[in-house]
Amino acid sequence: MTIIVTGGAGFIGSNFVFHMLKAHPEYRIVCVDKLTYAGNLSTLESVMENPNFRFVKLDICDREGVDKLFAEENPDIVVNFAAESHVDRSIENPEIFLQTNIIGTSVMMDASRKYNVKRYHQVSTDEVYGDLPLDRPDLFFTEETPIHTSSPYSSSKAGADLLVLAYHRTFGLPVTISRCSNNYGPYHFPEKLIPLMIANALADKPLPVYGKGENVRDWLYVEDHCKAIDLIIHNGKVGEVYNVGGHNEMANIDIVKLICKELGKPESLITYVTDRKGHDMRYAIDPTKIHNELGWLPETKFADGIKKTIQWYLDNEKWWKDIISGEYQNYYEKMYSNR
Ligand code: NAD
Ligand code: TDX
Repeated sequence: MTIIVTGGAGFIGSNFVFHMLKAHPEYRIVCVDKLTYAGNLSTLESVMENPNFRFVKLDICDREGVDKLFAEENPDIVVNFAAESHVDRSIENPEIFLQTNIIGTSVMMDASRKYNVKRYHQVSTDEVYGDLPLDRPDLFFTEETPIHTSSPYSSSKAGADLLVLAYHRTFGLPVTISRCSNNYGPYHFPEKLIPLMIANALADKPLPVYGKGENVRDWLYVEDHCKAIDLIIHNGKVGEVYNVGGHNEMANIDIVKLICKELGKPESLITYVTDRKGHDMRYAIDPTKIHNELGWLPETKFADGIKKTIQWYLDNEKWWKDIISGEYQNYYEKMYSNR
């Protein structure tokens, strides 16, 4: 069994590579990654020498390169994680999001058709459903919730999802899609809420909370997401969408206060800054379908997962300090200096 995993040098993709090599030691895992600012080869250091692992530096929009790789590897399964993933960056500059997230998806699917892959899996997001109001805690996103996006990022992911479903209906490509809630855990890029707050708190820097910090996200430990995708690619029904989430809704401000408490830092570091444009209020996944059909349940409770995550950032300072001392510093200055 050969699986092409795109975006495997990023946060969730790398955790998925580790999970698959451990859970299925007989599989060959071929990681394709362009190594954008968000991709980090040092993340994959521990598996580089594994004979069942191959890393290929490649842009998923590079049609010729992708075709050549499929001819070499003849993959059974393709799992597409590769994407521009940060909402704030999509507000600054939407174009690369359309390029990678939509065009890149079509390139990967064209190759999957040509080389008859048995399964093409698209890693999508709960953000395609838009948001829910804070005063209706009874509402959740199901797979039937209409697509209703807010940001260029979520619109590009929704565009890709529609294309994936169209390739299934029109060409019979055997696809599945997963739409997961917010992930957290090791190797999360420090531009995202949880790792950014950990890094800033450790440096006694201001903790920039957008708006009033009331926005709610539904947090899932990254390993639980990887296990859900493993189940879907093996047992999920072709042509279906599966929502993935652990019923763990928290307001941003409560997450930031918890990080302060865990690190022994004062809440006076919290600074309220100008809100994100079009900021989604609440995400909340109903995971009934994946539970009933595939028996998936989250295994890591948030209280344990956040402790493990904070400990990982304490133990792996070099990984994230190398990032925040490099090019990323310019991004941080631009996004936060006059906010
Ligand atoms: P990430 O930004 O950490 O990683 C993305 C990876 O894709 C990087 O390694 C990057 O180098 C690579 N990449 C980007 N453009 C590429 C291209 N053109 N060709 C090849 N590789 C390219 O993102 P993440 O948080 O790990 O998210 C992975 C996927 O999961 C994305 O599709 C995202 O939409 C989805 N998702 C993320 C979350 C979350 O909470 N982070 C939740 C649900 C779904
Ligand atoms: O500095 C910050 N201050 C702040 O208040 C940052 C970076 C974020 N926030 C808020 C915005 C959101 O309400 O925290 C919340 C989480 O923000 P992000 O970490 O940027 O994640 P989000 O916008 O929810 O999107 C994430 O989940 C869905 C991923 O980045 C997406 O790739 C995924 O699809």
